[in-house]
Amino acid sequence: MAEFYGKKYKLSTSENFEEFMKALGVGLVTRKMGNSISPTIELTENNGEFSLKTSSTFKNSEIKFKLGEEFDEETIDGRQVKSVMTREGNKFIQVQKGDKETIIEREFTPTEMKAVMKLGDIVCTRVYKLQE
Ligand code: ACD
Repeated sequence: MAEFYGKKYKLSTSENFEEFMKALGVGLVTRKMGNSISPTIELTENNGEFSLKTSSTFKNSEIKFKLGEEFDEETIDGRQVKSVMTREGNKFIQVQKGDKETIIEREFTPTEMKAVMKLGDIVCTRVYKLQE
């Protein structure tokens, strides 16, 4: 079992999230909310079934997936997409296909999780620190 399963990581730094949300068409009020909160992320695994939970004072979300198998997802901003998650070592790579294609790479270490979210030319980097 990977040592980062079941650990909680809390948002510490965020770059370009405003631009990323704008490019997705997220409205002003939700963008302000998105910029002001520090969500917590937790990845768990059970017999090849993964769950990625994102919790915040604004919204909570959970996606459940198996590696390499497409699943339907409603994103936090309400888009309906087809997602596939693959894994390279401790990096989980999610491709979301819908009106817009986004790629979210989440790399876990024992002390932090770095999420790099890409939409066209826009790259947003969010670093989460292990919650003690
Ligand atoms: C995170 C949040 C990852 C969000 C990634 C894509 C969602 C796209 C746009 C966000 C829209 C609104 C932002 C509002 C809240 C963000 C956090 C909500 C937590 C459930 O990985 O940090």
